[in-house]
Amino acid sequence: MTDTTPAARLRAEASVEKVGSFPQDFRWGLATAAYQIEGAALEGGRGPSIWDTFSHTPGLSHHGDTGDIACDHYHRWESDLDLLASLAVTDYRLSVSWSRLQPSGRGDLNPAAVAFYREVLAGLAARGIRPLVTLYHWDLPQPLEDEGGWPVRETAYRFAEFATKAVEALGDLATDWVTLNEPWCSSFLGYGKGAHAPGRQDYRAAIHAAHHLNLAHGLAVAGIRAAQPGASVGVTNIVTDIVAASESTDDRAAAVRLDASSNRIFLDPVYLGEYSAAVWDTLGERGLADVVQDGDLAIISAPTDFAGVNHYQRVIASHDDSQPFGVLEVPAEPATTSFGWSVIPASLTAVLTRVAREFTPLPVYVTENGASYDDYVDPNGDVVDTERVDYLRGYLGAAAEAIEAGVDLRGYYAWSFLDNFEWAEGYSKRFGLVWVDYRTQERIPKLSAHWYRRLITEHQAAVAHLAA
Ligand code: IFM
Repeated sequence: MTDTTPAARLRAEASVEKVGSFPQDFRWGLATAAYQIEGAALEGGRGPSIWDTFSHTPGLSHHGDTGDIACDHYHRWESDLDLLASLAVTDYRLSVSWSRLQPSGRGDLNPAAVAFYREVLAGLAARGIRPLVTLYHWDLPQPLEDEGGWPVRETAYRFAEFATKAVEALGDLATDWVTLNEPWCSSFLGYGKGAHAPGRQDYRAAIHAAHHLNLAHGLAVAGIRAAQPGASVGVTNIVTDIVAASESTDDRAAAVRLDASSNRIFLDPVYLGEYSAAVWDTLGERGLADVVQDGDLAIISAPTDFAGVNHYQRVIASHDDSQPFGVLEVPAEPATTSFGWSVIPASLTAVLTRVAREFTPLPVYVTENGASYDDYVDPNGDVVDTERVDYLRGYLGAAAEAIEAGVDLRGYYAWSFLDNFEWAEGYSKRFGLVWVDYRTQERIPKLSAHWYRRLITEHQAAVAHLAA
């Protein structure tokens, strides 16, 4: 009997022809981050990070949620990797936890943590999945925050030491490294708005942190290359599509300031070797001039091998003196995710072509893109997330358009493999292609996971057909 449930119909509709053309060796990936999935916060010698402190502080995370257990991936990694392999992905982006590997933020690595990540990486190799390893996805060891955190220059040197040691310990099992994930969130959300750990509200400190994160990236590139001469290394930035609310001079200037303080402060120094006039005008007197030292920009712009782009939103900027940097930003209409973020696939094409045109000819990876929706398990036991299927179809189509326009896009990592701890939003936002029941730790691949698997296998079948 033909299965006519909505899930079956939509599975049947997934088709690579409807999405676009991708290079033969395109990397089809899923992404996660350590604190969001691992749990086992007090096991294996792990020390507290700023996210343990933040999430355990009453009132700071939704519902008081923490990453103490999360998806319990620390104990379930083998079955999770089996599940990952069943989805046919070729690549997996994971992060290693700094506070697990080096709990004090300096000195020797924790052998139990090294053993854990070695098992995970060997497990990926055994399943034929290539890892892309992020070295900093926001879990600064708390002892380093106690010494001042990212607003303090020394933290950049501590990170470079950690990154070098991590690559020395894991480099026989991985070759592709992302130094930092979204330094904008670590600096401006963490030290400016205070919405993320460590929860400080001081924009001058945020700007200091931003520069020190850039410096940390550059110093780490040198350390990684020394530890593993064949390494492929890059940094991942969140690149937001910013549009002025009107043609007025004030709103256009606000859009320039928002671009400077969210995109350019990270893209300029890494790819252009300077902070542009827009960045100096917006942030120079507000803190950047305090911390940039001679020689920093040469360190930060050390050559990399790829550009990582995370993309989530188009935002509309208007002039408003009551807001940081005089900019009010609101999500663009029309469609929104459960986070209230815009769903405008053309914004992905826009940021990818912009990065290629204005910043770098390097190969690009979309290291994150995805959406949270109010998913639920239906009476058949299925999670029919048609909105996420539409989202992925739209954004992958937009990625294909960027390729057609000449962007050297080599891969796409959907955020996220599993529903997980969404930082200050706790478990209230579900980004996974796989549903996680946090009570039982059951995993249910959502319709989007079936759709993505079908897209990948159709692509691979087409490549095999061409080769035959
Ligand atoms: O969950 C986060 C991830 O850790 C970093 N990029 C954005 C995602 C969704 O908010």
